[in-house]
Amino acid sequence: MKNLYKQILINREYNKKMLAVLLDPDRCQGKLMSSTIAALKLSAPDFVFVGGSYVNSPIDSFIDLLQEEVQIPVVLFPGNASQFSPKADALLFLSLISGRNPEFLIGQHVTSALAIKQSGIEVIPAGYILIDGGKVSAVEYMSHTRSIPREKKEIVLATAVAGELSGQHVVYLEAGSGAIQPVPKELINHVTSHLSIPVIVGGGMKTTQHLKDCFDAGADLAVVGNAIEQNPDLITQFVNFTKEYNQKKNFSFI
Ligand code: 1GP
Repeated sequence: MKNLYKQILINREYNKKMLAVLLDPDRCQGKLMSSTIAALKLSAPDFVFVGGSYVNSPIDSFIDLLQEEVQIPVVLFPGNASQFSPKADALLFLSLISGRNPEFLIGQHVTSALAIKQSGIEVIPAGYILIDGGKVSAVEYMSHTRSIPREKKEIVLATAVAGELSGQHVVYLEAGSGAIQPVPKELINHVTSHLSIPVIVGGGMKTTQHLKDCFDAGADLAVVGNAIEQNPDLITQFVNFTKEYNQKKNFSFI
């Protein structure tokens, strides 16, 4: 077992920011899959997340293919219990704590618990918080939950703290895949400055400026999906940006 969570904690201690590329097995196929793999071989992010709000393609074979080609740790980011695969290196065991739908707070967890336990996969409990990204997201629709309005800083913070107090190992601030606006930096900062667990941020990040805002605001790990699906070459740009960001931070300590 690679113990990815320990790695996340170590990086956090050293203020080393991380990048994950999110691949949706339904969309990442054929030509797009080949160019994504080529880009990942050239520039490796810290993690590849695999999953989506709705996935119809087999997850096992998708991860097999990925692992044959690249050495990057694969983390499951499942929209529901059917997306579990023992092939991944770790699983984000997501609880949709911004919602009030028991199915995504405990139902899907019960459905998948024994298979997960038996597989021996590393499990990272994650408090998943959906924030309005300017349009109705697939996760909002599929989960029958509502996102938290982006200006309701205190509600987002209270939700994140409730996640921490109830034992989540990370909090994931999500604007929704393809969000028009990513999670605002002021909101990220409000959460990170009150939390002592790592914070992951995703949804609607399309530029290195978005990554910078997210890292400057204290996020530990940024997740990018749609943008690299549109243009897999952006992987190199985002990986290089993250490296340079970390180098600059280190130099500023000297
Ligand atoms: C979605 O956070 C991820 O769950 C990534 O979102 O596809 O908009 O980059 P994008």
